[in-house]
Amino acid sequence: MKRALMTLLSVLIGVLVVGGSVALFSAGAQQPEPLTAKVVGTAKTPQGELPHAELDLSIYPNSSASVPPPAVDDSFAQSQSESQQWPFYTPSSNLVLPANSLVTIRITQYDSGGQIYNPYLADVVGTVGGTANYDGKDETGIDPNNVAHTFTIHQYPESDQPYLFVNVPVPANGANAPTDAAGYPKDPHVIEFSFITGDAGEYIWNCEFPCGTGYVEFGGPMQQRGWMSGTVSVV
Ligand SMILES: [Cu+2]
Repeated sequence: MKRALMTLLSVLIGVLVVGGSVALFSAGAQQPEPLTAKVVGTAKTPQGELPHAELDLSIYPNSSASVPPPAVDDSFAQSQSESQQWPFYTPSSNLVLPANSLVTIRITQYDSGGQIYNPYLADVVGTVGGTANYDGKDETGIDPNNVAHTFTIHQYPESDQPYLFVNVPVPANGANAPTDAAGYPKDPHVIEFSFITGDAGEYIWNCEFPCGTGYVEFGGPMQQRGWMSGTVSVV
């Protein structure tokens, strides 16, 4: 009898844990509006002439009256973001890119940073030419001691869709950089890079520089969809 009770109890606890995780996960899965790369023409690439699409993103160290936080339907995350000064990508983390195209992403970067745990992620990987353009200069990577964030596209482990991996590290602004009235650097870094998409597929992207709160800075904006991670739909 006691044994049956213990079994029942452990099953009940299991149901609660799984049910709770699913509820938490769904609550955290609220997505911002999709941001679709704009086709601007065609471009000559190593894979021939392809449609060329562009997308603009910015990274802010915190929200303010002039720069709202990510528009996800999660008031708890929103209030945490306000009080704890979460950094974020904007205007959306939910990206839509055309298939079999050259995609150019431009990131305007206003945040500070520091040393990245894994120096591999301070290298540019998966772009055309293996470089990214940093404030007008092509580079194959940046100083691992001066990283603000990364923009890293990869796929689900079980995926059988076309391979896509892109890693672009984003350098930090100096702590003494002159700032505007809202507190953002007046002369942010501008990073531009291009890569070629294959056939349609669903991918994810995230920042690989732990810029969050909590355990080894992997909490807060690093775990909440919409701030430092999102989806990449190749359509
Ligand atoms: Cu980050």
